[in-house]
Amino acid sequence: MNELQALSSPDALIQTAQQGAVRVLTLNRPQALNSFTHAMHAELRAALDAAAADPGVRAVLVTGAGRGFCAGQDLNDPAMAPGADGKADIGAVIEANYKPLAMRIQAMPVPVVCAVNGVAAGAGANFAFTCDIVLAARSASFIQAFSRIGLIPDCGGTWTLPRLVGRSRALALTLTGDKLPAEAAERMGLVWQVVEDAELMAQAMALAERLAAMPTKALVATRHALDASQQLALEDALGLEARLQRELGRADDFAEGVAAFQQKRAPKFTDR
Ligand code: T3D
Repeated sequence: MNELQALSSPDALIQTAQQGAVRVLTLNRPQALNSFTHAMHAELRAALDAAAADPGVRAVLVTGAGRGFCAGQDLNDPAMAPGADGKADIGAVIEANYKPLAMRIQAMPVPVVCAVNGVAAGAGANFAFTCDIVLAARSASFIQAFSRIGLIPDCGGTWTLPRLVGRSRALALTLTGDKLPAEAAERMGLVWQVVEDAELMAQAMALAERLAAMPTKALVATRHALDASQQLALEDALGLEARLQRELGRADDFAEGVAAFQQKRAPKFTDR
């Protein structure tokens, strides 16, 4: 049984820890429901880059400290302060922080599991939905809070939401800004599974460990093919499948998977 080993100082805004091949990233501003500041974004980018570059990491697990997962942008952050014209440049905040975050998650070379431990609002909700598999505590909830303050969904919400739940539900969620309980989010397909609060981290870790033992390249190529297929005609999607399958067929993991099947033993995947 692998132990959880801390890699960061206790006051880091992103707590990093390692358990076996799983890198755990915990948003750590519980006093403000882990809402995003400019500094927290910088730490999160660095933590994701470090996980991506470390060959010992085969899955990432993201969660939040305290009673919330993430309340979106910290509305008191100095980055939100008005400029010379008296207005905040929110576009600059998106370009500097939320766009790079969503792009990083989509490009991670390992699967990303999200354990939503409490309320996920605004960009906090959409950050969760960029992850590959989302588990939610039964007490968690999701709020597309943007319309309440005169904004549109960001952190990829305009892209992920209609793909996850269809246009009508995406519009209803985002226009109303109503709070969606975890069980309703599961019924809609926004999250994979709701689990009891006390079991969330154990179940999320078990899932991350299971993914970490699987053929990483194939998992990541699957994400890429599913995302790309949304913009492709069938013929082009079939062509992409052929190209990716050709690459995977030459990789060590495929040979290992087939050998393990034939020898009736558990496979030991190593590609990343
Ligand atoms: O730059 C840009 O703006 C572009 C990016 C935009 C992306 C976005 O995410 S826009 C959406 C921003 N988020 C919100 O509008 C959500 C605001 N928060 C809430 O509506 C509520 O806090 C929740 C519904 C999420 C939770 O409600 P509740 O009653 O469980 O908790 P609370 O009492 O409201 O919050 C607890 C504390 O966290 C409180 O601090 P205090 O009074 O104990 O010192 C509250 O002020 C703080 N907090 C919660 N959300 C934020 C926050 N502080 C700063 N920014 C927040 N977003």
